[in-house]
Order: sequence, then structure tokens, then C-alpha cells
Amino acid sequence: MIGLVGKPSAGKSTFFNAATAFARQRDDSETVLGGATMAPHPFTTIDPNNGFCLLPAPQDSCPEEDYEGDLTFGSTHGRNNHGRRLIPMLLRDVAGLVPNAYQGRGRGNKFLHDLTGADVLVHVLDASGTADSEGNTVGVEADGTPGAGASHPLHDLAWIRNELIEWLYTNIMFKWDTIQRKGRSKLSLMFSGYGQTEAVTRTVFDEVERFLEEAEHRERALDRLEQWDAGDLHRLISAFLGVRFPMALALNKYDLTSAKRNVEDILNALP
Ligand SMILES: Nc1nc2c(ncn2[C@@H]2O[C@H](COP(=O)(O)OP(=O)(O)O)[C@@H](O)[C@H]2O)c(=O)[nH]1
Ligand SMILES: [Mg+2]
Repeated sequence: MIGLVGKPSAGKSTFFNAATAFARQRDDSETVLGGATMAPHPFTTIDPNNGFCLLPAPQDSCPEEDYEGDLTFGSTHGRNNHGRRLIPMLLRDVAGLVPNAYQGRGRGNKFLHDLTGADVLVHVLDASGTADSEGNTVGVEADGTPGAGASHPLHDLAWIRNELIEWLYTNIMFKWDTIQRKGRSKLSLMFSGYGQTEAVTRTVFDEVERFLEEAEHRERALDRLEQWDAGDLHRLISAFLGVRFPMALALNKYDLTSAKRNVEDILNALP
């Protein structure tokens, strides 16, 4: 399942509707899960919208790749123009996150919980930067500079990632006394609530442990949780999030003139 994240009014439901339109057009009762309501104000979406989008099979996974004959042959959902089969994938449009959602603001915890089943996330960004962090339109001045309170998409990227980190951090700190007492296995059990295999958690733990040994000469740090501080736990969670929820960016509202400069900033800031 692909989870759409982003601040309110970034364009998540618009993205969702465009990506799932094929299923509604086909009027196939097994794949029609309904469209999402779009509106330029926060919290149009409260319960998540679920629908199917079509994605090409990963490169080199399809024997008929670059097949140039009948592209409908042998595939239920058609093929892209390289002959790769299109595969239905569940897409979930959750409500917009607002700053401090992890503390329950704007029903934030529920929205974060709705993401738990996602394999990957798509962060829909308002590339135009014409709204504040809560999705309220602030517009642009006559000279093209963003209006007061506007949030740059790089700022949105940072605070939304921070929301995800603080969400996990708060959940883990809630049980920290027990985790410290019971050690690594209890911590691993806490992470297992986010829908990945134990092997993933183990890989992340091993990597962070190796890092702490090399960078700070702390041996087997995961067996010494009583020595951990908030920074250590944030580092572990950040590493876990990167592996557990790979994130693609969708730079939306590119049609608005202010977007061009912001997209350049993003390209310069990200590797
Ligand atoms: N100019 C422009 N407006 C857009 C674009 N995508 C969405 N919108 C508008 O932005 C508003 C919020 O969109 P919506 O999909 O409801 O955002 P959500 O809160 O993230 O689900 C709506 O009025 C959309 O019509 C876009 O690419 N360009
Ligand atoms: Mg929405």
C-alpha cells in the first residue's frame, strides 16, 4: 500500500483521484472504492480514502519487457508503453498533517496511525509555497515573493518528517521504563508494531550499533539502553523510518509561477 502524506490542501486528494480515476471509469465493482472530496480548506479528508492505482511492474521483472506486439495480451490491467504489465496497488489518502499532529493536534495521531500499513509514502508537497504550514492560502505578493506566513516546501518537508519521528518517539517514550528494563528485545517488539518484519528491525539495530561503535566507541549500545539519551533514540528512529517508510516526493501545484524557484531550491538542497 502507498500512503499519501502532506500538509492540508497540498493536493493529496487531487493526486489520489487522478491516480485512481481508471478504476472508477471502468466501473468495476471490485476496484471502485470511490473518489475523494477535494476542497481548498483543511480537513476535507478525515477518514482515509482507499483506492487502486496502476503501477508498471518493476524493471526487469516482466519477461515481455519492450515487447512491441499487442500490449493488451496476457495482462489483466494493460501495459505501459515499454510493455511492462500494470499492476494494481492500493493507494491511501490520509488527512493532512499539521504541526504537532504527533501530540494529537488536528486528530494527528489517528492520521499517523492510518499510515502504519503503508509500504512506501508519497509526500505531496505544495511546491508553489503559497500556503502556511496548516494549508491556509496566503498567496504571493505582486513581485512574486510569498505572502506572510507562507511555508517553503523544504520547510514542509522538514517538519513533516519531524512529525513522523516524534510520533514514533512519543510512542516509544511512553514505554521507555519497561524498554530499559527488558532491553533490546522489548525495543524490537515496540518497532514491530509498525508492520515490518523482524529482520528489518534487526538490520536497523545492527547498523545503528555499528555506527555508535565506530563514531563514539560505544560497544553493543543496544544492550546498554540505560545509557541512552533522547539524541540516541532519535537517531535510531530516523534510521528506522528511512528503511521502513521509503518516501517519494510529489511536487504539486507546479502550474503556479512561484513553484519554479522552489523546485530549484529543492533540487539544490537534496542529493
Ligand atoms: N493550482 C493548483 N491547484 C491545485 C493543484 N492540485 C490541487 N490543487 C487545489 O488545491 C486545493 C486542495 O487540494 P486537495 O487535493 O483537496 O488537497 P489535500 O488537502 O492535500 O487533499 C484544491 O482546491 C485543489 O483544486 C495543482 O496542481 N495546481
Ligand atoms: Mg484531502
